[in-house]
Amino acid sequence: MAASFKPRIFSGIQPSGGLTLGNYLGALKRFVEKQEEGIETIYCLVDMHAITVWQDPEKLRQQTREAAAAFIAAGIDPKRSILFNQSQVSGHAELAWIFNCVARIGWMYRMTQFKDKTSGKNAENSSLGLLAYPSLMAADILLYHATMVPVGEDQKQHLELTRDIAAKFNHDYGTEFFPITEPVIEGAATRVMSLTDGTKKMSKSDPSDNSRINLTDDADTIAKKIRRAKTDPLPLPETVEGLKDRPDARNLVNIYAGLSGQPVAGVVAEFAGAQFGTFKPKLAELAVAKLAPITTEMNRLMKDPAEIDRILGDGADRADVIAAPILARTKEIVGMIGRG
Ligand code: AQP
Repeated sequence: MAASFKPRIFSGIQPSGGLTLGNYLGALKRFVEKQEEGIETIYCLVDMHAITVWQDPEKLRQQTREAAAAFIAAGIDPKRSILFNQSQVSGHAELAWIFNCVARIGWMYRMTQFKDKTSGKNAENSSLGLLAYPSLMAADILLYHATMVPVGEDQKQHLELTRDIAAKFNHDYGTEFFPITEPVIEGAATRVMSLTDGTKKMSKSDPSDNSRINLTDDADTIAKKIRRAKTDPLPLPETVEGLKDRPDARNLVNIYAGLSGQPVAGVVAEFAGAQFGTFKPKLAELAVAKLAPITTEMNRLMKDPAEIDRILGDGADRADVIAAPILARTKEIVGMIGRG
């Protein structure tokens, strides 16, 4: 009989820059929904992933606190969910090493995110950590025996690799110790695209600030970025099908759907035949209404960094209570002698 695991959610965000509307709709908003469903939820600011590309140390600390503030401001309750930064729980690094010895190098080279991040550059000159990133991500998830991981569409391939690593570990050691985790990719905005190029993902590390909405942007900046967002000359279509070859238009409609909680078809029906001159101000109004309270609360929380650090420390202690026995058992399965 297959082993059964307690439903448990794990997910993370890299504090590699300020969080974007993409992180909010693809991840954060859904993290809050999962917390409200009453499932055990563990959320992590993955600072060890962030340093796979160079981070200024002072900025990394600031971005980690800012990301924690964004989680809380968006509705994560640090008493109900566990919220912490990855490097405080050493089991992530330890399990990642064991998984580095289970996973195959070829699996890593096939990851599109690795290819994207090294494209046009000398891949041989990127950090070893960037190549091994999915193995650390598998450790993040499996250290807690998480059964579900809410993510945006871009993380689907990494999640498949987590499943492959769990399956290979279980097979190699003749066990069913690790669960085969399910990705949870839901909602209208699982892939928010750049405002300046609807074929590219909105990303916190994009050199162009106009390509994204940051959770720290004020109302005027949000409205300006939406006004300048790339579109085409046609009015909005009558059907969802009509958005098919219009990436920029589709992106704005998806963002509207994600923010309003309506299905894409509902948004298309509401704005059928409208010009962008009509649609964009409505979108800007909605974005400001949804994001301004989060930004205000983030700014308030950021005034007390010591309190944020306390919350992260408390989260790390609680995460460690779950992680420690799972790591100890993994080492035992592998044949390592523990302290007894
Ligand atoms: N554009 C997006 N649309 C929907 N979901 C997104 N996510 C990120 N961008 C979008 C989701 O946010 C979670 C955290 O992602 P991450 O910060 O760990 O890494 P990422 O996917 O690489 O995000 P960025 O913004 O593109 O970061 P950089 O620029 O540092 O690489 C994930 O669930 C992701 O799916």
